[in-house]
Amino acid sequence: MSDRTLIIVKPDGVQRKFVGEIMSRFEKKGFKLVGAKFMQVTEDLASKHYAVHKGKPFFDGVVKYLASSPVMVMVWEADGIIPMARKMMGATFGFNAEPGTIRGDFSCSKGYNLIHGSDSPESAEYEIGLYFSNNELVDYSFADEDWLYGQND
Ligand code: IDP
Ligand code: MG
Repeated sequence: MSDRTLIIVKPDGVQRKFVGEIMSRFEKKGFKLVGAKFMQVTEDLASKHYAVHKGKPFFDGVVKYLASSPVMVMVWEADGIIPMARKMMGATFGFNAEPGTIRGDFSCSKGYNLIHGSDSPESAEYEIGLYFSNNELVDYSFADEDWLYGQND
């Protein structure tokens, strides 16, 4: 199985109608959608999600942010997807994210940055487990996988 990452269109992304735009960018890139859930995150789940940031000054704020309004939670799959998706998201703060990235194109805020993406295989495994059970993730093939994933070398 190839690599998987947890992507969330955060509350500002849903409120600002970027669910389709963000899914479309990943879909056009060739990533495979293997799970999706539109949901309201509780503060309890949000603090588990951001547990790694516990004790930092922005922890309470980011927990409230993620639980403030519904989100679109997705698992996408491709070899090497974790760093690829992070590049497509752009730097953490919209105001210094590169143009061409999701945050760089659509956000100029600091904390409100539209999207979450796992930053390592370990965090992906942890985060996917917070939102999905195994039977909610679908294994399937695309008919054009050779064109999408072939290396030609
Ligand atoms: P990432 O989302 O690019 O991985 P992290 O450093 O993991 O960035 O931070 C998690 C989230 O916490 C960010 O996406 C952002 O929403 C929020 N955040 C991080 N640092 C700050 C800050 O200094 N002020 C306000 N919010 C922050
Ligand atoms: Mg992070």
